[in-house]
Amino acid sequence: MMNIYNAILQAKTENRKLLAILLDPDKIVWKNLEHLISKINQSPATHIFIGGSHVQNNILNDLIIRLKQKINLPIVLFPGNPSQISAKADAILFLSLISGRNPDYLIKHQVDAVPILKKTQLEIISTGYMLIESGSETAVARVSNTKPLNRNNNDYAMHTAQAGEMLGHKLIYLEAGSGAKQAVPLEMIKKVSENIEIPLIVGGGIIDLQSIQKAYEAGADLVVIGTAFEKDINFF
Ligand code: 1GP
Repeated sequence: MMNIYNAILQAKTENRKLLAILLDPDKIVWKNLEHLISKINQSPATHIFIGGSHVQNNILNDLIIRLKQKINLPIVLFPGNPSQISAKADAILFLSLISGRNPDYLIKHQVDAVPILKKTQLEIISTGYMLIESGSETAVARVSNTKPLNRNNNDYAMHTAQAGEMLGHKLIYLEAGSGAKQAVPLEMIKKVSENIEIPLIVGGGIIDLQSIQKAYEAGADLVVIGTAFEKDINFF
């Protein structure tokens, strides 16, 4: 398999838009897994992201092993903390919550993750993760004990993303939060994407195909769909 980050860069160069289905191992109904896998294979997904709030390692490994038997898409960890690392995946979004001011989520968890990561062959993709206000408090804000960025301050979001890029992050992820009432504003996606060179991921609260399209048109390179597919397996 080609290096996953290089493939994302190449897609951006060719203006080929990418789509990740986010699976939360805690919410998987195991007896329906074969059906879920067949729906993923029929969908336009280009990546599988795996993450959740309280994932246990053994469940994570089992899920990835099962998925890999039938799905030929890159499996990328999207972890909430260092316990959510599985060597069975292909890559990990190595997140730093650059919208927040909590050092634990800027650097502590990353340091704690290193001894685990060093024992794996995971491709590590440094990602500047930005939580954006979305109508009500999200799990990310609660768990990380950080405030999201003002959804109307596009300049501040742009500067945050640019700082992330200058610090060497390889991706920026604009996150409204899983199940968010309001997705990241299109104007913010536009402002950020036009002012960074690295690929832009957008997710949280995107619940229909039209909104995916609009996020792409605003400049998202990769859109993440979690809740909508979880609720309706026929979403795509
Ligand atoms: C959450 O961005 C992802 O981290 C996806 O959000 O569950 O709202 O699709 P949804």
